[in-house]
Amino acid sequence: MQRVAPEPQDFDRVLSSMCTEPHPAAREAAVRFLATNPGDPGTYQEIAALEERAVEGLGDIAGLSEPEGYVASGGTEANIQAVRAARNLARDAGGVPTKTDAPTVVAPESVHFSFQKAADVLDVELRTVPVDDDYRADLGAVEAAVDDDTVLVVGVAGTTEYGRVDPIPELAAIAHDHGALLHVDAAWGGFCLPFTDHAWNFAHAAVDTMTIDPHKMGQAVVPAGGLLARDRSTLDALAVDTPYLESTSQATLTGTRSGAGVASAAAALDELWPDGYREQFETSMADAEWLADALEDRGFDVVDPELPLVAARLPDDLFSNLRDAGWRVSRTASGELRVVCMPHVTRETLQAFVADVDALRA
Ligand code: 0PR
Repeated sequence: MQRVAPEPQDFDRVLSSMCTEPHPAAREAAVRFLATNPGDPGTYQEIAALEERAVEGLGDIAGLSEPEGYVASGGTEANIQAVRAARNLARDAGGVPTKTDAPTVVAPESVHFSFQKAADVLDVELRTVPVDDDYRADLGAVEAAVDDDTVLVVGVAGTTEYGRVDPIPELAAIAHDHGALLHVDAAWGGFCLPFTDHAWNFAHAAVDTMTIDPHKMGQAVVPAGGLLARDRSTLDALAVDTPYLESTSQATLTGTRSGAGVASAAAALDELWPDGYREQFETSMADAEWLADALEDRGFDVVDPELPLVAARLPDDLFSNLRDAGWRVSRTASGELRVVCMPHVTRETLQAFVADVDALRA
């Protein structure tokens, strides 16, 4: 029987996603390495070498000259692994008594829900604390929540809902004062922030680990997340022995994993860092500001965009009408429309969207 192959997502009207059309070089690399497994580097040596290149590239972006890390399945895995490393390092510190038998992770409430999964899987307590009026981690609240049981403090550099950047150097100071590690979740923001004045990376602050995902703003194919660590000991805290492989240990959470994602991350970084990413950031940021102005001109409350992500309060029926008209838009937990200006979202797309906002207003 002849079947029609289903069409994948057409990106034309997708305003809600943190993923995007991959760069052509990333797509091509993914296809070439589709059948490789970087989880077995002794066998698949070419992809293992590409993974080292990808990690070097991520290190360049994140201000880390000798980066440790790997290409994960996504931000969720990288975040889980950061929590796991912090927990294991505290547990195995060798001191008697160990730091804690009831480890906690302290994070602003803007943190991605992957940390809830981490807490559940790893049996640590996730303490989320309020953000300030501009949706950034409130330092006083973080300080109050951190104690001797805290193994990790999390700061977000580019929050999922509002694209905000937490005060990373101050969070690092609080974490280290209490013997905890500092993790930065730059899953989405990491490929934009080098072109801003924010202090967000390893060169700006005593960051211990970072999530930075090629499959979001990095324009690689899914799955390609990134976990970076300043010290080798962090990766060692994740490693298990692998007796029947040529390599002797494995620090990843998954076993067999996608060579396509790894190769595409290396290819995208080769192709786009830094000029391509800079141009994309400048274009997307200008588009976000254009959209914010257009919505404000129409009388809607807009959260001023700091990275290419616009949140604005639209009436519920208008939101539904826009969805019915085929726009893939989403809302924040408190109900604002959320538009992520990814590379596939062009000025023309946004103009068509605003024209529909005008047409579909009650
Ligand atoms: N950290 C941050 C800051 C994130 O924004 C995300 C994903 C993750 C980690 C997890 O990454 P992975 O999905 O690669 O594991 N952010 C959004 C998500 O939860 C992206 C999003 C949100 C897309 C809302 C669409 C949407 O409507 O998937």
